[in-house]
Amino acid sequence: MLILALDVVDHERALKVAKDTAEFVSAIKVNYPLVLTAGVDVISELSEIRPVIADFKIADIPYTSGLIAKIVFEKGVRAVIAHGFVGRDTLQEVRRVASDYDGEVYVVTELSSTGGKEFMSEHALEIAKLAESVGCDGLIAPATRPDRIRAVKSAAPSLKVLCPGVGAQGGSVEDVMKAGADAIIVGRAIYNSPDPRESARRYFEELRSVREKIDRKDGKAN
Ligand code: O7E
Repeated sequence: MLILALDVVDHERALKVAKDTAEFVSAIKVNYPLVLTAGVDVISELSEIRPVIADFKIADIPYTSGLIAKIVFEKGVRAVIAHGFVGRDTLQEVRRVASDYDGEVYVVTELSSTGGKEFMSEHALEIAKLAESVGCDGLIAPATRPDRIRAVKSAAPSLKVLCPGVGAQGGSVEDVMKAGADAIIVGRAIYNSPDPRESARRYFEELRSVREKIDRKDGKAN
C-alpha cells in the first residue's frame, strides 16, 4: 500500500498532486505544512479524492488530544496519528474519539530521522505494545531502519505498520517490505518529482513486484 505524504504548501498544487496520483495511492497523509498554509478545510477537499490520514502528531493531555481528533474526524478524515510517548491516558482518549467516527488511530514509535534514536528508540517497543493494548490500528515506524520495523512488528503483531522515510530520506521499498511493513509513506520523491503521477505509478508497481516476490518466497517456505 502506498500513502502519499502531501507536504505541499500551495493549496492548488496540493489538490493537483492528489488528483494526479490518486489512481496509485491508497491514502493521503496531511501534515501541518499544508494545513497551516491552505487551511483546515483542505482536509475535506482531499477526503473526496482519497481517504485522509491526519498527521498532527497528537501529543497532549487527553482532553486536548481528544479535541484535536474530534475536529479532524468532523472534517472527514479516516485516521489520525498520535505520538506514543504521551502514554496510555491520551491514547485511550484518542481511541475513544476515533471509535465515535469509525476511524483509525496510528501511533508513532520512533522518528525516521537520526534524532529518533536519541530518546524514542529506547521506548519504541513499549509504545508498540501500549498501542496494541489500547486497541489502536497501527504504528508508524522508520523506513530508514528496517531492523526497527521488524522489532515493532514482533512487539505488536496484530498492528499494521506504516513506514515513512522511503525516497528522500533514503529508505528502500524492498528492505521495508521485507521487514514486514504494511504500507510505505512517500512525500518528496513523489510531489517534488517532475511528474508526480509517474513517480507514484513507479512506487505502486515496485510495491506490487516486491509483494509478489515476498509471497512467492513465503509460498516456497511453507
Ligand atoms: O521524507 P518524505 O518527503 O517522503 O516525507 C515523509 C513524511 O512522513 C513527512 O510528512 C514526515 O513528517 C513524515 N514522517 C517521517 O518522515 N518520519 C517519521 O518518523 C514520522 C513521520 C510521520 O508521518 O509521522 C507521523 C506522525
